[in-house]
Amino acid sequence: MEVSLEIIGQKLKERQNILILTHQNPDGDTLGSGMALYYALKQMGKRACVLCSDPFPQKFGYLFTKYQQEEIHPDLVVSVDVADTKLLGKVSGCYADQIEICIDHHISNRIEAPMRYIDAKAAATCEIIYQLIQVLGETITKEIANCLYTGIITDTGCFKFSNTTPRTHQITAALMELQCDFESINRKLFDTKTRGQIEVERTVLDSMEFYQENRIALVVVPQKLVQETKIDSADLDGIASIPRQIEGVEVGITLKERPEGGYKASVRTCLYADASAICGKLGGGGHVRAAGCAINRPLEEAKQLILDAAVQALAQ
Ligand SMILES: [Mn+2]
Repeated sequence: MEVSLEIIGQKLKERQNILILTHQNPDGDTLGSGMALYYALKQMGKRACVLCSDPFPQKFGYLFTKYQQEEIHPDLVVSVDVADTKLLGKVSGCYADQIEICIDHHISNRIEAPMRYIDAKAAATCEIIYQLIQVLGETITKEIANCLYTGIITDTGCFKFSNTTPRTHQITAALMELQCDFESINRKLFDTKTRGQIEVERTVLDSMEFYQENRIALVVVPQKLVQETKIDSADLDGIASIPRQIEGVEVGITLKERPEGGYKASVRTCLYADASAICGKLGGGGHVRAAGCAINRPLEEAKQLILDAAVQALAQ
């Protein structure tokens, strides 16, 4: 059921051991949301834990400087930035049936929880968490500000994507007032690449394919390349934005081979095609400009399936 942030705040105050679930292949928004909520709950004297099925990526290490991993027996389970229980992955997935509070900004959210707060106008779940912490009456410390800034800056692509609103900037301004480390975070997340990232980009660029009179660009990231370069899976996210940098390309598709087989498709669109509709056809979802889906097929079939969906979206 859809509820207000006041009701969610009340529930958080009532319970003592709170488990926060983030999505697999964690990004800045799910981790920023989870950690910001964690720090606020610790201030309230709660026991809390942030769970992710994948290891926390190194580049987001600064979010966890004051995190203390503790075993808890949760009496409340909250999911943040998770659009579907399928996206929880193996570890967090064990708690899928126990989610009482679901906080998210994906319009495609499919989680059935007794308390849902879905704001598709929020550029990042971190925008919602910012409001929630205010409802809780908790201080937004520098640590919390850094977490919230991280989610906002990654989900808006440095305020470049169409999801950016005046509210996004108002919240960010407030975080800057609170001395968030915006300069070093920006440098770490956007102006620094590992050697492995550059190696992957070099190979991937060589294999780029074009379709539909160059309106669709597609790249494939084989698992072998990921292993050879020892690249962190979070560092692969940047690859998805490369195809749509090309003039005239409306749909950029990245097919990442998964260790367990099959492919993870990341779709980015420029001006008019709906990325979430493309991925929705294959059981995935996301946002208008950025979406994803899993395709459990060999490469040529996976390619054909996602290309067919993209061609349909271009025709609309
Ligand atoms: Mn998000």
